[in-house]
Amino acid sequence: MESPVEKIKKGSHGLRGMLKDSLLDEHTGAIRDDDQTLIKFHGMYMQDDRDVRDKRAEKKLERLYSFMIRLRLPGGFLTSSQWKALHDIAGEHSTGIIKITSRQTVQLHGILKSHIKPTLQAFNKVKLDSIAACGDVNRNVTVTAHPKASPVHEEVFSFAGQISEALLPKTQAYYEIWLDEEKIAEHNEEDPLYENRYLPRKFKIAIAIPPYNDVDVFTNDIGLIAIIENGKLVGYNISAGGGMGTTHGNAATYPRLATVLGFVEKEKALSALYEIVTIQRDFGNREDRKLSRLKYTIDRMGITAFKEELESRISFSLSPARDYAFTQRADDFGWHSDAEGKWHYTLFVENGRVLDHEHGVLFKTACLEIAKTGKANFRFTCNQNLVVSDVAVSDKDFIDTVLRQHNIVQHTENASQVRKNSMACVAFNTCPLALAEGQRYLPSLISKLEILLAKHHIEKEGPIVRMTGCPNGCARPYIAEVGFVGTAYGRYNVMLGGDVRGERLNKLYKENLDETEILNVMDALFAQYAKQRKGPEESFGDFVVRASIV
Ligand code: SRM
Ligand code: SF4
Repeated sequence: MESPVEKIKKGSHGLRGMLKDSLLDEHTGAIRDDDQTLIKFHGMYMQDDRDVRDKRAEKKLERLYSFMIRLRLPGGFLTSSQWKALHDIAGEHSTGIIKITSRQTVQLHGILKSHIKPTLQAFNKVKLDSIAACGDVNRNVTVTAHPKASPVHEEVFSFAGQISEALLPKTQAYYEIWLDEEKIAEHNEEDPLYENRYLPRKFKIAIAIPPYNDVDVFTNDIGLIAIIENGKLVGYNISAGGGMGTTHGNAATYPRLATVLGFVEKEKALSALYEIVTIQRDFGNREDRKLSRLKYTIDRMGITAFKEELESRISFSLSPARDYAFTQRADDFGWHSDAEGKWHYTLFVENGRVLDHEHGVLFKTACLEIAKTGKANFRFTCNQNLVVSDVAVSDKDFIDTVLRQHNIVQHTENASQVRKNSMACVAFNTCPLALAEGQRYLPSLISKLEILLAKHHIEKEGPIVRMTGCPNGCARPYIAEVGFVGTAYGRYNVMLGGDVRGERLNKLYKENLDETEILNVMDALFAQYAKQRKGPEESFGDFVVRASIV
């Protein structure tokens, strides 16, 4: 039997549902149950403040409902005027914190129901939208963030925009509901890709430009790896079937790295990935949402049958995959110049939270000051960091001075390797699925891990540490060198053995540990690594695999 979500999608009249009525209902801060599913396709989630849930229940008060809005931002790029608008909108309608996500875009939290329309209308004025940022459709397309990556960056970045446009749902509901545009007859919205059923589940695409795998390309439903020959982009190796989400206690669920299917010339890449989406539409599991991602479809069909189905739909054969090599996933912090002589400063934003800190690191003030001058653009990375980008050489000193005056350069330079390489998901207080803390806790755990690394004189080798508040994997913990996956409040599974290139899943090492237990096992592991590693070039993730610790 089809899952209830399938019925909601089909009966939604192009994702409209009863959203207009839900918005007008002043008796509640919530929206109707079915509309909570549909609003995701418009880039929003209904949430409540979990910190005050019990207290409000005691007082018989409704939960403190609000909405999170996620922007659609292929390649994670904002102009200075868009940044200024984002700053103002965040202050006026949300908690004020601009949250950079692990998929290279931003979220605003705490938006009350009555503020949704003004928020989206303000974004629309600067040509930003949240269409399909969530829901059972293609989500934000990510791209290697280093603009200096190679001269092909611009071409790849613009391809991400084309993919995003080509895979947008055709319904005009967003414009009608949120921007008050006139209703369009539904028959004019026919959608050959999504039909009226959309996809069985969320769908994600990333493009990596080797040697950088900052996008963690193999964790996506579709991955494109740019193949550059003689300085020119010739096409992409295409991979399919990546995904991180699992469910505790459900052995049928698992994280999976995508399988490389072959090489496709750049002119044919869009049709190849479009047809992968149609295969998932037609063959994906619509009964059990836990087993409906493309990774399960592929494993059920078998990779050979899946590839044959794809080749019959695109009417050409993929060529054998071409050579490439990834060397790193971490961001390159600090100043770097690109092929055109423009400068880019990557600043470290712990867990993607852009705000003015009490201890004097003033991200928001500095970014606003820069945005007001129009002397830089802004790019987000899939490691939740921010690049102040496209700075002319004549403006570099000015931007550097602003970043220093607000303690950002100092903050970026002084943060330890392990902290800069770390990432946590949102989790409490807004995520309804969180079992344990994520971004609110990881910084303090990192401080304790820093002490252990220093004790064993390996602080320069800080491993990639990622934490999530539940097994859904939003910070991609299953490919971290050290992954902490929440099991209950204050407890985590410890996963070990990912590599620094994002090409190997880690494995479960210990289950359900509290902080004291975590620090004890990490102390012992760091001691062993310091003594037995082959040299500084052997990463912690490689060591635990070689030493058969996992
Ligand atoms: Fe995620 C659900 C936050 C990247 C796998 N994710 C959620 C929700 C919306 C909870 C919910 O369903 O109500 C979280 C909202 C928390 C909040 O309060 O903001 C949430 N996910 C995030 C973000 C904000 C984490 C972050 O701190 O950066 C990331 C937003 C990305 C974006 O801009 O689009 C985020 N989520 C990811 C990733 C990483 C990625 O895509 O590279 C994954 C793992 C990759 C994958 O999809 O397999 C991921 N999120 C999930 C899942 C598990 C999906 C599955 O296949 O089982 C869920 C739960 C679900 O879909 O049922 C989920
Ligand atoms: Fe929420 Fe779990 Fe995702 Fe963290 S990993 S944001 S707890 S769904």
